[in-house]
Amino acid sequence: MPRKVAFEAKIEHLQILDEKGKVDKSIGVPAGLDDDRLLEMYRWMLFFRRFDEKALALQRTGRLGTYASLIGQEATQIGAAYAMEKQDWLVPSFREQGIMMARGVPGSKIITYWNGDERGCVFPEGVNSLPICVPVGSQTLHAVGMAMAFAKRKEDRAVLGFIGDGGTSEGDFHEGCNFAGAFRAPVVIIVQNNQWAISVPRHKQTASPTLAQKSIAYGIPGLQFDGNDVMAAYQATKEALDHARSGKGPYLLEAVTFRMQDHTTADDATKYRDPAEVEAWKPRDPIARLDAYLRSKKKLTDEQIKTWEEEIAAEVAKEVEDRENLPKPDPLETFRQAFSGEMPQHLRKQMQDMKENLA
Ligand SMILES: Cc1ncc(C[n+]2csc(CCOP(=O)(O)OP(=O)(O)O)c2C)c(N)n1
Ligand SMILES: [Mg+2]
Repeated sequence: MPRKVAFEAKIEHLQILDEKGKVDKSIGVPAGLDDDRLLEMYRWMLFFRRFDEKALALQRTGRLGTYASLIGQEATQIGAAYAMEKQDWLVPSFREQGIMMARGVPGSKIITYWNGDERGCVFPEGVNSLPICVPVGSQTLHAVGMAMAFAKRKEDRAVLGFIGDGGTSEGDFHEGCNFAGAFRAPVVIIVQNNQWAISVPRHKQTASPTLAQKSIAYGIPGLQFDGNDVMAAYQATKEALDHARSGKGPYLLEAVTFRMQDHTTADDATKYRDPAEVEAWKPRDPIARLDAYLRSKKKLTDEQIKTWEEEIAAEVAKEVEDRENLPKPDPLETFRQAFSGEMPQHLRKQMQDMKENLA
């Protein structure tokens, strides 16, 4: 029976820097990423990785509550950080400490947060980032709601929100995308598809061949990119944010990447994940890839890296020190953080009980 086509769509994939560190000549290095910027981005990625390694070590020695490592996912975070404008807002989930720090959140705040201390959610004035947010999928609602408010106030800003592959199965994600499309909110959502949601693999999460195509149902442009390619991450996010800021509405991006570590320090991935999969992703490492590119252009030397390693070790140590030098938190702060207005009756009672206990 002949039928007319009601709708047709396709999803593109963007890769610029391949696994060997070679630039796709038909695309070229994105305008806005000269060698000096790429060197800066390299240094940041190295910083993220060393920061994470330190945090994992702190956790193992009882100096940190828990931690969600970003190792393997550095490229999307720094590419997206460089694509943002100062006035834009960041809505992170719980694995975006890299982009948060690149946007001005002190590393000491990240460590403070993961120690269960609310003071890790209070950032210096002018740092446009929400705090770490764990409820899976909720970040979409926050990002879209903020973007709708900015649009209503006619502020020249876009919002960049992050969720994971697992997050796309949550109702919050779909409600957020629907509102974003219907109200043309100036928002970009990056789905960090790191192939796993704790022990649930990507193929069990959804029957959709890509996560970027979720955009189609909501009338939003969508693009998939190589999340371990810093140039693709920058280019895709820049185009999407420019689109959002120019009044054209939202964008959904899927970063194809891999979680190299356990889900968090409370997890043991060897229980459910074939180590061969981890091995297969090692040659796609985002830092090694930019390393190969910069060395081929004679812009990066062992000496430079050695200097950076020394500087970064000192910088990371300083963040830990800043955290550990904080005065002990007041346990009653737990109650004071949640409500801006009047505290509900049952919490007032609990607070009173705690006061008596402390006394
Ligand atoms: C609403 C909700 N359900 C369950 C959890 C427990 N949980 C924390 S992270 C996570 C998996 C998230 O996977 P994904 O969205 O792929 O992000 P990733 O951890 O891989 O970065 C789950 C189920 C939660 N934090 N929030
Ligand atoms: Mg995931």
